[in-house]
Amino acid sequence: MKSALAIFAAALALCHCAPAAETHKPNILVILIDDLGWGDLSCYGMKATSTPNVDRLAREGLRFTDGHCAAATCTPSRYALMTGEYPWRKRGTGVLPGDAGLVIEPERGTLPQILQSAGYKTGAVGKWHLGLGPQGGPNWNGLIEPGPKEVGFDFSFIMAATGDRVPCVYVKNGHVVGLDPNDPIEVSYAQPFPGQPTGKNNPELLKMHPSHGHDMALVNGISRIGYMKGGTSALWKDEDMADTFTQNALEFIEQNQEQPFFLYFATQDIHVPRVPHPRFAGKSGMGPRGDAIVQMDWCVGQLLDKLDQLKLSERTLVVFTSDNGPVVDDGYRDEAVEKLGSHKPAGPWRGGKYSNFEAGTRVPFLVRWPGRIKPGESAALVSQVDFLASFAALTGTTPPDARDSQNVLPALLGDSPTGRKSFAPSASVLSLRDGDWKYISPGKGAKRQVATNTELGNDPDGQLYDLSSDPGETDNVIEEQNSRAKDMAEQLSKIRSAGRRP
Ligand code: NG6
Ligand code: CA
Repeated sequence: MKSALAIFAAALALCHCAPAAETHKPNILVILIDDLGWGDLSCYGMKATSTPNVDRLAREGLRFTDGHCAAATCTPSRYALMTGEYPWRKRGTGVLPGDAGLVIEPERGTLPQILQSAGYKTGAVGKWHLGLGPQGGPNWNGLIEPGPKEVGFDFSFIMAATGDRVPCVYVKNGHVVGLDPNDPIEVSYAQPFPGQPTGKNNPELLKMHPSHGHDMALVNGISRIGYMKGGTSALWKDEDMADTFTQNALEFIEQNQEQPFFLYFATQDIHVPRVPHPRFAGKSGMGPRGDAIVQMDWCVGQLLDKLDQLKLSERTLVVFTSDNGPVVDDGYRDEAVEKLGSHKPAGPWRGGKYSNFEAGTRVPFLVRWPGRIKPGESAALVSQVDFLASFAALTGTTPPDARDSQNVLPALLGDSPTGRKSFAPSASVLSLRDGDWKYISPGKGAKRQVATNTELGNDPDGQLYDLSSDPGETDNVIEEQNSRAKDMAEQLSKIRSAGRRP
């Protein structure tokens, strides 16, 4: 016993052991939820149902209160996360149809490529929505490229766009999973295929009805956006999707446990159509939207349990966040409105998905790294656009230059209480956060999106809010504070021209 102790002490002295977390490049697990609001988690104040697994991340890590995605919808938000560039700099980064070509230019450098160069094995599992194939879309019946591989992912198991867009199939490493070559897939966003059922013509076949849009191809009793034909053996079953993605993520972690890995796990929850597995149906009391939150929380728990089992938790930096703010009715009659009760998906913030107001991009944002990050709360302003520069700093790699991404690693690790000074998110117009001030550029669009009942935050004269005294953006002080508003508008145009693309 004595000699064993002596050997241990000698070994310690020899290696000058820093904690394991310091000596290894940590694995990086980014969990990106779809359409989850700031207020949709019990660790951010939700009372209606609970999210114990995500709450564990909050308890063991840092809970950010001013963490943001870069845009108020999916494609532009994910574009920023992957490239470190504001999406408004590049045309064609709006919400993409399911047959769009890849919007990322891989030759310009991406987050997964940086991590590959640092020796990481990289994987993308879940929702993609960044386009696939050349301009005009891919050949679904052959090798689908360029895609995740060209963007820097060694492994991918994805859906092309969203749960509510065709094609309703999984794509694994560039091939549609389970495709029968005798039943090829055809996709069109222009016109229906004669003889194929649609939500519009065959409402009797629907198990969930649209509230707006979503009346085209009918797959698994749910009508979608866009038309498709064929690929019958490859069609997904929405109820199994969370299990399928989770299983692929767990396998990726197992297979890469010996080396540093970067896993981008992007759930389809809680986006529409919300069709959780029967074991989660009815669990939240809030209808399918709440049940999808419960299912999403289960997925997170599976990943955290796997890290524990493989003894990887202390060697893994986990980030949990959402791609845009919340929406209640996003196009299906799924009782989300009726069963919402007093729950506030956006928490104290105004607006939601699609909106220029804070709730468009201020989302849940948790970072856990046991042994390195001291649990607590941070009010630092940080954004997913910063992952590129911050993870480059973390792994000792050089990010591609001329990007909007800032190294906010000290904030992400809790070493500093401050992150960015300013931030320029986008929805229908550009906004600028400068400290607690929020300037929203003039916008001619509607003030409210009727179908989703979202306050879009458009005002033809522009808006200025002091979030320190008016977090709910109710008191537009643009007239009283005219010179500040002008300064901020100017600052925004400088940011625009500084990062202008060649
Ligand atoms: C909208 C869809 C909405 C959702 C959104 C994209 C209609 C009427 N609405 O156009 O349901 O799919 O696009 O969501 O079609 S996102 O999270 O991927 O950005
Ligand atoms: Ca989304």
